[in-house]
Amino acid sequence: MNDIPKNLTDFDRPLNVGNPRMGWVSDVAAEMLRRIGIKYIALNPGASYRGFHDSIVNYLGNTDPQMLLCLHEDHAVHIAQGYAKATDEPMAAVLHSNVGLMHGLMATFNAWCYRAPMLIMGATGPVDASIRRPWIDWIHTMKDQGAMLRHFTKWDDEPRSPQALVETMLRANQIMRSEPTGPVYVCLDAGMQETELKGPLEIPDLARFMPSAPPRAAEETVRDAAKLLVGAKSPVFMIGRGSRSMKAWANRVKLAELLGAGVVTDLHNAAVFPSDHGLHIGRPTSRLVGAAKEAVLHADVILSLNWLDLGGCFRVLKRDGGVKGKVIHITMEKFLHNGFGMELFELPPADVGADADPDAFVAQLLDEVSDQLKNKPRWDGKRKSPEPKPVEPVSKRAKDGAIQPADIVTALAELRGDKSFGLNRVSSGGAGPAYQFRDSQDYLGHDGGGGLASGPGTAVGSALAFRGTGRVAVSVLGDGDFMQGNTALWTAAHYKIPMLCVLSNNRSNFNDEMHQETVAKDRDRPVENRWIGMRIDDPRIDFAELAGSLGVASGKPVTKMGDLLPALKKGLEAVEGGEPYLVDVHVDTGYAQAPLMRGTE
Ligand SMILES: Cc1ncc(C[n+]2csc(CCOP(=O)(O)OP(=O)(O)O)c2C)c(N)n1
Ligand SMILES: [Mg+2]
Repeated sequence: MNDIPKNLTDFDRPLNVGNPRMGWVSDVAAEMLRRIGIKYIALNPGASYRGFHDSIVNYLGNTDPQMLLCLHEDHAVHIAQGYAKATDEPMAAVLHSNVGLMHGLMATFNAWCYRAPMLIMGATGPVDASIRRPWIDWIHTMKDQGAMLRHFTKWDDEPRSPQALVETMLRANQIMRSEPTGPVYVCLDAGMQETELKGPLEIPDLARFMPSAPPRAAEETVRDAAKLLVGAKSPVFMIGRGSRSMKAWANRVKLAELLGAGVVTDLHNAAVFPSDHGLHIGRPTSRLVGAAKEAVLHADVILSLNWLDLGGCFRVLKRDGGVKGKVIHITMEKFLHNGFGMELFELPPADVGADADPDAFVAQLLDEVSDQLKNKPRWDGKRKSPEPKPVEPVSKRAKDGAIQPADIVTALAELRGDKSFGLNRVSSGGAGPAYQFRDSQDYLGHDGGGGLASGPGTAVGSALAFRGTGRVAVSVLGDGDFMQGNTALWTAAHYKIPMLCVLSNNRSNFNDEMHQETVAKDRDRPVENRWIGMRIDDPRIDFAELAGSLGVASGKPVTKMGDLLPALKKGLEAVEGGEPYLVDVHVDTGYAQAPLMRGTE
């Protein structure tokens, strides 16, 4: 695993490398991409950006950034999202004029909801009508391409001159990397791209255009929050979206230990706290249940660090008596809210609130709380929630038993041992009872916007980030999600990006079967029809053939418990040898949590 190089410089090398002269306007865009530190650019080609494409290949020599060819624009953006999920770093994706942009739109929405930093480059046919080719340049020109994704990006621009392009790229870099991070879009006029550079061009020092440090809270707010927490008997931290920084991870642990606070985390977001720590309550799940729910209900002070949909979560808890504690809510989300989508979620109440970066706030609180407690940790080392029941290892289960979705992650936990895994996401079976999040890249959260097709693309993107690091990239994907994005595997095969894709294959869009069941029950109609228009079973898809045709090896479907570990082990060996690999696991239709009813209180 360690011999696999981190970069992709062996792939798709241009002959007679480069032309060092910056001679066309698209060269300026390419030059700026390199200067702002973009390492990879995922794309599906299109003539609207043929000038820019040439600049990456023949001006930059296809290095820094290196191209990743994708078979669908949806994958290009999802690969960038996967890369950001693993690293917090932006890569770029290119979307061909209007049609490519439309294909990449849902992935952009996922990235937006996930708050993934990324630079989406795009193009439009010549804005100068006099140079448009008949037909094609007309259908592929739009006056305002940015309008299509303006509600799902932090910012977009379509510069009109090479000098303006320099500024656009500097601003794009600053905006996408500033907290709260998110996608930005830069559209390049095809006519301008192919114009020869004339006259002087000034590229200023990047160091003078950097994103600012993550915003901190006012001192009084930190003092007020610390006072509440120090005075609390049963404080609970609800930790939502946080960075991949291990310093921030250690700070969260230290603060919880200082205060003896219980901690709950969720599966929508990446790992932010060790799941096997004595202060972590219950398992990370998509919704508060069991001991985690009880802890939040009985907390006298709640510290929400960017918890996703805190308001909605509190509303659901009303049916159990409601949250009684004081609430400290730290998030910068409101800087991204607009009037278009409702991904702003229910407005949560807060007794102390700050528009601050949650990780910066934890660092501030640490100093203040240490002072107030004279640096004496309150935690007595006892577990906050009951000792979890021992998990029966997959290796000890009945060999011909059926496999539940959660068993896949349990088997992965058994295989992992001391190795590092980077679990891009889990399927509807959740994270199971045994897989522990031991560092910030152990688990990377979900898709953000609930848009299917994201699994394969984000799997490739996170695996790209882990390539050559010794961490094994793993994704557990639903068969419905996989089928919408499966050709992303070709990119992993072409660039030899090692990753283990495990299908949690219930031969159905099962999530929606559950919804049909709910509606049928509600209306006193036959539940047994819930499968109609849902099952993906006749014909049954041959995933090994499918993956094989895309250059990714696989084995026979795994249908019995006794075959699960050996199949995953084989996959792991292939991945450690530098290859992508798919394991098709036929699972029962168990779900970690049933969907909530509408209007739930
Ligand atoms: C683009 C898109 N289309 C449809 C849906 C609605 N939807 C949500 S989950 C789901 C089923 C997904 O099936 P699969 O990935 O196999 O997961 P399962 O529920 O079977 O475990 C569907 C169709 C969606 N979220 N996104
Ligand atoms: Mg399914």
